[in-house]
Formats: sequence, structure tokens, C-alpha cells
Amino acid sequence: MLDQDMSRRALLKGGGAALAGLGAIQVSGPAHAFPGEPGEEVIPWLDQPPPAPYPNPLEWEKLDSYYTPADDFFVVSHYQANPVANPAAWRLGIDGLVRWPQTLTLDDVKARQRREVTFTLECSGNHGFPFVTGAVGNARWAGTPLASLLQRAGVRRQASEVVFWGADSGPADIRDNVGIIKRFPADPPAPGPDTLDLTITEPFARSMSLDEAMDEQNLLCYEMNGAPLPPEHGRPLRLIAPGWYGVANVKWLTRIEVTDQRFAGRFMARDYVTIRQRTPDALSWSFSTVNHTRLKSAPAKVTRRRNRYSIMGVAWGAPISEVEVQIDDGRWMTARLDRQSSWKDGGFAWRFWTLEWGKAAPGVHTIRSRAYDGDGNRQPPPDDAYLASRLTFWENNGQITRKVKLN
Ligand SMILES: Nc1nc2c(c(=O)[nH]1)N[C@H]1C(S)=C(S)[C@@H](COP(=O)(O)O)O[C@H]1N2
Ligand SMILES: [Mo]
Repeated sequence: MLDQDMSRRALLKGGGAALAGLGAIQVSGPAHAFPGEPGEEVIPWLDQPPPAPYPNPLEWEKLDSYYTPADDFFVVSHYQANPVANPAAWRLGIDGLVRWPQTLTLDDVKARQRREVTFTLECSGNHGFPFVTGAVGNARWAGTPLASLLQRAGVRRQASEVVFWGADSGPADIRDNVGIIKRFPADPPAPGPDTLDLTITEPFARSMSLDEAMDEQNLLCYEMNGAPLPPEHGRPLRLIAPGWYGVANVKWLTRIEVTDQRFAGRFMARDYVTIRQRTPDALSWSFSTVNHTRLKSAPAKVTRRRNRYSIMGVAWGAPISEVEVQIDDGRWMTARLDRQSSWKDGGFAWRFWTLEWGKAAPGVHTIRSRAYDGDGNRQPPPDDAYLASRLTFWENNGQITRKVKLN
């Protein structure tokens, strides 16, 4: 049977043989949620982002596949690109406040219950920096539920937190901490109080509360789109935490540590921290670690066919109930949500949408979209007070405006 996640692009890459078989096959999944029609032409956006500093940014105008092929899926790796060079030697430890600490091989993990989730992974920096606009993709992830493994390890009563450690690590400059008391023996003697700084090697790690970790959605994932997890996406095992921003989805997992302490490593407490000014007098601030995904949408591309224009886009971050589109300063119009792309998606996957624009006047136009979730929440406008109060660029789910020029 035709693999459901085979994109039109993958089919085209695969050449005529794959295409020839298509007509006879009933495609039951959302494989062709964004069908390109014959004679359809994509109008490139006028506002092109600067080059992305990470591999495989989503190229919005080329988006045609509900499942993002692994080879085209954005990669954000803060340290090494492939820290588990030999998956056969890899082990997963489960330790800390557990009665029965575990050491598991990949086969041990695979022998357990297998489950799949379709989840749109987005870096919380997406649409924060001007050069990060393609750090989002959708995949079918398969693995084993985390909760039952934790249960089997016998979580102790006093446990409150679960830390997920990656195999990758890098230098961390500990400067902004006057409490430093310890230096390595090899370090030169501290010249004085002005140079209280220390560099350590810190592994990538993120944590969740025990309650959050026990969410039945969380998977220890070894497959992406039906194939083994590629090295750059966390081979052999990563956490997939549906509904959380990318950073929570720890790649190259080596250790799951159950503790009774809040964990305040770099990616919880220094990086990926949203800092907000809560009152105009600048005396009240909030500091929160990047958390769950937020309701969001974006126009993906404008196409022309026989002199009629369509706008296609995507919405994600929450279960989507509606998407509206505004052209120039016109009234907001309801887009058609692609039904197929919600198929079995469980609410963690993006939805494609289309708005028939029809005949349009030549010249430059702006296009903006906004999504609604099932609770009636609306994606905030770019000048939203909450968004504007942030000092940091993380977790920006403000409405996105793009520009096209029509001839
Ligand atoms: N071990 C480890 N896990 C990690 C990261 C990392 O640098 N190391 N990056 C995180 C961030 S910030 C994001 S956005 C996602 C990106 O996942 P991807 O590279 O598979 O798209 O992985 C997360 N998991
Ligand atoms: Mo990220």
C-alpha cells in the first residue's frame, strides 16, 4: 500500500514509477491535503526572510505535504549534530527517586507498547527572530508511552519532577551568579571578585513536573514518519511531548531522572525563558520557562490558476476550530479548513486551510491570518499587549502578515 505520509514532493522525487501507481490506489489518509492543481502557479512572497541559521527551514511557498518529510524537517540542535554515533551501544537510564532503576536498550524500548501521534513540532523561537520563520513541521511520531515506563520503575512518593537528559552537551558560562564557590583544581587562581566566572560542560536537559511527565500523550519516540528516527532528530530515542514547544522534546535521550527538586538547568532557567514586564513602572516582571504551544496560524502561499487566486495556509498549536483571513484592510473572511488534515490527528497536528481569493487587483497586497481554538480563543494581533510586554522573543504566536505582488 502507498505509505500515507508520502508527500507529493516525495512522489515527484521518486519519479514516474511511483506516480504511475497512484491512480489505482485509494489514499485513505491526509496525504494530499494540499494538492497542487495542474496549471497552478505559486506567487512568491515579496517579504522573504533572511537566511535561516538552522537546517531545513520550512519553505512556505513549497508546502504541499501534510507530513513534513524527515529530510525536509527543520533541525534545531544547540550542541552536537549527532551525539549518539553508535546506537547499538546506547542505553537509556531511568533513575533517581524510583524503586527499581532501569537500564534499557533500544530493543527493550521497542518491545514495549507502540503508539503513534501526529504532532506539529515548533521551535518557540519561530517568528521571534526575523530569520526564524520556518522552524515548524508536522510528523507522525511512534514510540512507547513514557508514563507506563515510569510506573514500572516505581516512582517514589516524594518525587515531583522528571528531568530528561540528552547525550549532547556544551560549555556553559556561569557568570551571572555571585554564589559560585567552586572552581576546578586546574583553574588558575581567582584573581579577584570581578572575575567570578566559571565554564562547565552542561548536557542538554529539560524537565517537567511529575504530573506533566505522566501525561499519557508523552512518547519515548524511535520512529518519525514510519522510519527510524534520523540522527539529527534524536536517534535512537527522543521525547515527544505533544502540545509542548520544541525545546521540551529532548533528543538523544540517555537518562530520565526522577527528583524532588525543581530543575533549573540552562534550557529551563537561562535560555528559553520568557521575560515579561507586567506593570509600566517596570517593577513587576515575570520569568517563565518556555512551555506549551500557543494557538497560531500563517499564510503559506498564494497560488494562481486561470487568473484566479487562492491563499493556502496552516494553523496549529491548539485544536483549531476556525481560521480567518484578512486581505489588505478588508473584512476578515472565514477560510475553509481542510477536513482531511484533521484525520486522526488528535488535536496536536496542524490543519491546512484555503481561502478562495478569486480575481484580484494587480499590485501589492498584504495577507494576514488568525486562528481560533475550540474554546473561542483567538490568535492575538501583532500589537497584543501580552506579546508586546515581552523582553524576549520566545513563544511569539502573534498574527503573521505577508506581502505579495500581483501582476
Ligand atoms: N538533546 C537535545 N534535544 C533537543 C534540542 C537540543 O539541542 N538537544 N533542541 C530542542 C529544540 S530547541 C527544538 S526546537 C527541537 C527541534 O527538534 P528537531 O531538530 O527534531 O526539529 O528539539 C529540541 N530537543
Ligand atoms: Mo527550539
